[in-house]
Amino acid sequence: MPFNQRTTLAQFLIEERRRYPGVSGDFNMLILDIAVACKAISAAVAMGQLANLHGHHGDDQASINIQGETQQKLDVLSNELFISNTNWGGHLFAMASEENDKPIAIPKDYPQGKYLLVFDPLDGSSNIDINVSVGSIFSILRLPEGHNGELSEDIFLQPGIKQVAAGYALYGPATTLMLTLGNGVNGFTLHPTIGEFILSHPNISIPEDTHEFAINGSNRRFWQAPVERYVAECLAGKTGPRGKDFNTRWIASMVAEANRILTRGGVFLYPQDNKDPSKPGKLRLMYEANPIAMLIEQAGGRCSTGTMPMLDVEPTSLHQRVPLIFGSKNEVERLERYHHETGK
Ligand code: P6P
Repeated sequence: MPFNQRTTLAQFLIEERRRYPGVSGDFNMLILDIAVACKAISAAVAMGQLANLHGHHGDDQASINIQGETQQKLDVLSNELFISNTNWGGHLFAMASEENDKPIAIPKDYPQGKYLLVFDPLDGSSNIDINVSVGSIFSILRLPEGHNGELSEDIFLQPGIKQVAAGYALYGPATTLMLTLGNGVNGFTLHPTIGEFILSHPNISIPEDTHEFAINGSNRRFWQAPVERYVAECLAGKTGPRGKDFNTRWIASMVAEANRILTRGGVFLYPQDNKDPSKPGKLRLMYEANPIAMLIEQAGGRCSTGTMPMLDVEPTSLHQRVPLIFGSKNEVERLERYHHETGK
């Protein structure tokens, strides 16, 4: 389709806003600022080692983030790009990032707004040096009513159902942006020369059934009964109770897995296991599980901890981890049944 008949992200947002007369347009500007951050990260990721951006931050003295993980150079740069492209617009009261222990204040010389931005600037960064897709994930919340003006972690601790928008950018063969404003899910592809996100995947809907599941099989000896049962039945294929063969995928980049599932269905599992009983899971609630949950559920899929809907989880800390299961509705509901049957 010729470019002049394509819908840009800005046009899409303005046409969406016309559905709600009287709104300020503040929200649209925030989304566009986030899109600029993602374009800048896309350019940095694409340069890779040509810009000496592979490897650990701090080269000889690798730096460790709040998660206890070694920071890659692109983790740090992506975090800086997210902050610097969104802190000036006057739309945010504050931000929180996977890479920062504490919430991030808006600099005093910029106005504050009524939204909170929570993000993982670069998820799957262990894939950077091997040139496998990575992504940025973001979630937008409102500043709670009656807020006292102080910056604290508490203002972020809202269940996922309170999100007003969520999305991710995937830096793959193409750079794509998946976005929900609470009225369905739409996908945009970055035009490499014009530099605009163009609507390419309108009104995404996840098939309710699938034959593909994604889990890190090397953790099998640590799995709890419901997950072991589900995977064993999938592996039994036609010869087992499912009566059909399954395929597996594991990219070790959750955004890439989510994109496959939004595009053609599937199920992703990073469950609680017995490897480290003190850890409820690997993925983080506020800036990984919740934004993905909003996207998946808005596209007709389901996202769960295994025992409850992800969007209902009441957060207790900014960087808390959760068990994460999401994808085709019927498969996730089956996994939830298995969890309830075993009382896990
Ligand atoms: P494992 C990336 O580090 C991440 O947080 C997700 O993007 C990904 O799905 C998962 O961890 C991979 O974990 O244990 O297979 O390396």
